[in-house]
Amino acid sequence: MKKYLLTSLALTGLTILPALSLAATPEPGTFTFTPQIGGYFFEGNQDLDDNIMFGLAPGYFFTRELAAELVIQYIDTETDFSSNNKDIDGWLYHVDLLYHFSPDNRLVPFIAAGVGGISVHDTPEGNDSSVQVNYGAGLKYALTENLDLRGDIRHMISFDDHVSNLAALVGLTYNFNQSVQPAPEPIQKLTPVAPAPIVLDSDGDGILDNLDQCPDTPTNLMVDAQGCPITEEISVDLRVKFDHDKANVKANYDAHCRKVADFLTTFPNATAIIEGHTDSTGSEEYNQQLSQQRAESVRQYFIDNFSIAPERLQAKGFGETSAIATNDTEAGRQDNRRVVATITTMRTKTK
Ligand SMILES: [Ca+2]
Ligand SMILES: [Ca+2]
Repeated sequence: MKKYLLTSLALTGLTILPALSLAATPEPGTFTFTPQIGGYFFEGNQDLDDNIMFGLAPGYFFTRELAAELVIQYIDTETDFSSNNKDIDGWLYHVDLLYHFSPDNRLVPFIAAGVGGISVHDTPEGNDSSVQVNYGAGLKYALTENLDLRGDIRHMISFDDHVSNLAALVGLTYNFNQSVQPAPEPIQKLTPVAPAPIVLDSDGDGILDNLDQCPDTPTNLMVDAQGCPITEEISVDLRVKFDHDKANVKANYDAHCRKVADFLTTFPNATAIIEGHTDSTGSEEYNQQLSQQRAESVRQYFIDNFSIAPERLQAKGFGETSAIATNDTEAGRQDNRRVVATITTMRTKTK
């Protein structure tokens, strides 16, 4: 019936709407499903009424332009004899290729072609099947992101019967798996930050290299805030007294002298000025000589008995000029008859 054609074309005309931002074709790899309704129009010599047609068409998009559909359609028709009309069922099944133009537009025209068959049952001649090819064109209009309104017009050619029919359909195509991806967040370019330099404590003294003014400090030494060894002054006193007018070191000073010698041995950089003194008995000249002899005697004592290097010891006589006690008593004079030395060195403090 011509009214179906008109209805179909009218519905097809709905697709001629302004193209907006939505796209009517999905991304490649998308499956589609299209229910259709329309009209099927037979050639006059087939003695069949034009009638309504229903169809289902699952499809698949290979690219944004190229898609394939498997179409199954049903025609509910009847003979067009003036009397004794008879209901006739027709089935069409075909595989079509569709090519879409301007796929990014909301309104997309396409062309289609396919091959399949038509099977008409219960005709006056019995059942009739035929290979059928079709070609045509259509329009798609994106209603939503996933749903398109669609119109098709196809010329259907049945080879076995040498007849050509016309189909006009409208449908709704649902695009599966098509989702609008949100625009990716712009990647904020971060200003590269140089990694903080790793500061080492190369000598392990607890002071980082950037603060350590004394590299390679032995690990057993105490260090200051600058990473340098802490030194301290250390000294030992030599006190030897002499009998009147004598310059020999008496035996009872051996232990004391040994203690001083141990200091000199422990600190080989230590040196000493050994000072000799006398009381005021006798002339100054004599006492000067005697004081020098006492200093030399003590110096030699260390050289002979403790193997102290001679160059580390210097003997110097001061005569009677540096009394530390009164010369008016025997006790005072005894105190003044002396050799003294204060031996000082610097020692590095250990942990
Ligand atoms: Ca250090
Ligand atoms: Ca250091």
